[in-house]
Amino acid sequence: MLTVLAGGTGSVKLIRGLLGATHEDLTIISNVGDNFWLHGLYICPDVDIVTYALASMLDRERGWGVEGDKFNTLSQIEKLGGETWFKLGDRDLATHILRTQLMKQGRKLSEVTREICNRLGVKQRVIPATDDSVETWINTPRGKVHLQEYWVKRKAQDEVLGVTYVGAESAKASPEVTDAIMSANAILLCPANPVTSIGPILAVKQIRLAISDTNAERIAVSPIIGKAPISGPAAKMMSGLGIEVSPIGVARLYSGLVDIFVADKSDDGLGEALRRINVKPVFTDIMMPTAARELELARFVLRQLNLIGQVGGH
Ligand code: FO1
Repeated sequence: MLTVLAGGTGSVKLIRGLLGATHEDLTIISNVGDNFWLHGLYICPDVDIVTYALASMLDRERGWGVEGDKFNTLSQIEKLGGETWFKLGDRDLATHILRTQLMKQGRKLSEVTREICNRLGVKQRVIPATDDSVETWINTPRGKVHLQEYWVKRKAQDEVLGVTYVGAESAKASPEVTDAIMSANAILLCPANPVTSIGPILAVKQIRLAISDTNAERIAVSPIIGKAPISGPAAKMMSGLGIEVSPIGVARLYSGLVDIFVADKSDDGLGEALRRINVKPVFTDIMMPTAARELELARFVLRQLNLIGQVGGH
């Protein structure tokens, strides 16, 4: 079993590659820090991005939402004077409506996610890191704002003074999460924003502890090439927190949680520095602009874990 820690857009590229590269039993532990309430609905962007990708219905170009979705409801919300900065498509809205309804009936996010995955024919397990509320809030000169407000509404224009995972202190891992970590053959930390995608997952103490204790081989793929993230606001967040914006900065954040660190071949001069952080460095082309590259990087990762061949990589 391969257990994957995932954020949103960047993560699903590698997850899609894994689907094509292996029959290995995949469990995805999904970030919940970007979950928020809007229009009275509970929105879970990273959980949905992964679910839609596994159901082959993700809009690949945008990296979020449902492919071919329409935005009629959003247009009407605009007409009625509601908030439209977060683009919820008509079919996407069905997910949020059903999830909110089930949660208001007392069901846990992990149960609701399982139900939605089943309905969409997803075979892999998608488990939100926690059923408790953990929200990523960004401290800016204008005050503290939720990640979605910082990223989508204000387009990451504000300086980052700090990041808080509100609720993480007391959050418990979802029931199957620790088991998925302890019983896995391997753990993969996707190439995702280490502060806002992987960070909130690792902020749940039971999860961090399980990853540090598991006998599984642990591998991470760098979300940074040279001094720049492959996509998204990771640089602004990392530098705002005083973290070096480089594969080294990411590897340090994952210190004690990762055995193998995959960085881009253009960063192959960092081998010695990465070894000093107690990770085995490996280098390859980590950009995934096409489905073929997603598959190739997935195969590379599986080879490092000795999982290809053994489970019939095809
Ligand atoms: N990202 C945007 O930049 N703009 C949007 O309007 C937007 C809508 C949206 C709707 C549903 C969903 O599941 C994700 C959506 N995202 C949107 C992506 C999301 O804000 C972030 O990329 C993730 O939260 C970060 O992983």
